[in-house]
Amino acid sequence: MTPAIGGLTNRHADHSLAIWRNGRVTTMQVRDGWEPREGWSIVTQGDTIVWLGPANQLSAEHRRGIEIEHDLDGKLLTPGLIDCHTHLVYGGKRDDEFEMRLGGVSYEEIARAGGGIRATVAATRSASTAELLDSACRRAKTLQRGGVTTIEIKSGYGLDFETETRCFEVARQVGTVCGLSIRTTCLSAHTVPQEFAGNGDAYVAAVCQWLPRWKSSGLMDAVDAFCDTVGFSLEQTRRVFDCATKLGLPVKCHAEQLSLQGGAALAASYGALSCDHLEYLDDVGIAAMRAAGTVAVLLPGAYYTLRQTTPPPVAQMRRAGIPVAVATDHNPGSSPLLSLPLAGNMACTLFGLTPQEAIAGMTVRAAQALGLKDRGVLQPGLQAHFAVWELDHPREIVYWL
Ligand code: DI6
Ligand code: FE
Repeated sequence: MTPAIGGLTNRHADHSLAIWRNGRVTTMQVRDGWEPREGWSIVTQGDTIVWLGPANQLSAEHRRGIEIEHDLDGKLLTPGLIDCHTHLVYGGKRDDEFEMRLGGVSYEEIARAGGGIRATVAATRSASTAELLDSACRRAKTLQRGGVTTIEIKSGYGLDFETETRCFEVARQVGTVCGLSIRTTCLSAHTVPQEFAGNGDAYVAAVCQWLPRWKSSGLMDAVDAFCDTVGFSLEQTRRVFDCATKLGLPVKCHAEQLSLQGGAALAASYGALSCDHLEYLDDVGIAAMRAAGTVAVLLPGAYYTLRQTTPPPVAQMRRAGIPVAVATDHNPGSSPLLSLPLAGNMACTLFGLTPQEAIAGMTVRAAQALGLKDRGVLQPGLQAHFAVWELDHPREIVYWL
């Protein structure tokens, strides 16, 4: 059984017309429902969808111009999946901590003892750029085999200007090498590095000096902060968001993951694209996110790995009409997960999403969490990013383990 053929980003470099025939298509547009449409075709030009619909409605003009043909042979075609929260670029791994946690040591205890994020920072700083690129590409290709065509990659394991810059550059290169679309987010406010130990404020001031340089070199698309007791205070997070906002960059926030800090309400007050994790989100945070149109990104891989027991308040989010996305949070500590469909499965089983909500969370809602209006559903004028599946129904994307 090979459920996924994988994510396909149409990259016919020129502007020739290509047709994808004989598919069973789920567009993820609300008006189309999600039952696959039998015998549909999609016409693309370069990297853009120009037409989709039942094959017999294809216009003579389009039919004449087609130069490249792909036979989908009845396979299911959906929008390419979007992993809207990953930490894909880093050195080393932390299987030793996995074993320690199973022996009863907590994630926070490991972090306070200098392990955790700081262990990965040390491994990342000492890795060569070629090593970082090679390991990140191997991980990206694994995600791609699970239908992913767009990946958000956060910095946050360099924590000095030079290494964070290298990580951004590697993240961009992953896109070129693997044929993926990459969005980068600055998470320099991930933890306070060793050289600033005990002086988080000075570190935040340094980060605020780095941001304009990455902004002007076009290396980052958004700014994130880890607002938690093992990360940054509300006040420090606010300073990072002030800098980002002055530069015209959208913000995101790792909020209410391990405890309630008020990061979600703070981020929403900056019009955040997304707040992520949210296990301890309260009504104040929900109201603020609703008012700002902020997406809730659920990360069940971290919840599962850390064996948390308080799930995010999905029913309240649903009632408030907050858009919900699902991502892997791939990272070597709290979520060594390389399958977005499995994250979707966990979001259903552990958090109570419906399969349709989970798949919307990995397509249209994930695009929203990245501020991207050109993907996430199949529609003329949008990006030709597809996932092709040997499955009968899209719900199987989150059914197969
Ligand atoms: N929350 C997480 O779950 C990851 N980062 C964060 O802010 C964990 C990162 C790590 O443990 O390396
Ligand atoms: Fe994360």
